[in-house]
Amino acid sequence: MTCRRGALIVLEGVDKAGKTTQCNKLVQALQDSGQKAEMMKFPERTTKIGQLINSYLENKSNLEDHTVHLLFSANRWELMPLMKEKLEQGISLVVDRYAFSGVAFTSAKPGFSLDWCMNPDKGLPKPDLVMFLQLSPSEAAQRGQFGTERYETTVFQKAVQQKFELLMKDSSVKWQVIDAARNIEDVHADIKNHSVDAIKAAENEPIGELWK
Ligand code: NYM
Repeated sequence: MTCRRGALIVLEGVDKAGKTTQCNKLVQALQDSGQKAEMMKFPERTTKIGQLINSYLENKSNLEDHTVHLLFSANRWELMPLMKEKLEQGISLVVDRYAFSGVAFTSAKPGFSLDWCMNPDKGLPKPDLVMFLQLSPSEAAQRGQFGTERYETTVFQKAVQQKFELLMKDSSVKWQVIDAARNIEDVHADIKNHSVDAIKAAENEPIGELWK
């Protein structure tokens, strides 16, 4: 019998929605229940491309907007072989941000169409489930100050939220909106249930290609 593949599960959302906390909790819960699961995050700042992105986000360097968009995409493509290898080994991947953040953040800048932004990520491994942690800008503001990285302003985050809403209209991707305003454990229980279902559904399906 061939090995059942793992599922590609992505968490998206605006800043402060709790993505990283929930990714960590999900991986732990899946492992505790005997499933093979690992976390990944984008941008992955440790590679050469990731270091360029990190320096840009920390405002230590300036990059032209199209250029940085393509670097974010290249950062996903450089990890694609590793992602596929793990999925084929039966490991489910819980990913903190993916191509949807790429498109939402760049298309929130003036002069960028959704279509142009989606192109470089077409053909990446398609997530079996994308959970969007929904939190209104006012609720996000109650969770404390933004950091000092690029993009961390309420005005920009509102524009990003609108772009995510456009992306969620695409029915070729399996979206699930999660109410992130609840307490951590309730949000976690919801996320875990959806993930267990997605892992079962993906087992015997081939890995899809995003936006193709
Ligand atoms: N970001 C993230 C992009 O602009 N494009 C992308 O493709 C991805 C994956 O980088 N503000 C932005 C969103 C965030 C920042 O933050 C990464 P964090 O805290 O590492 O998730």
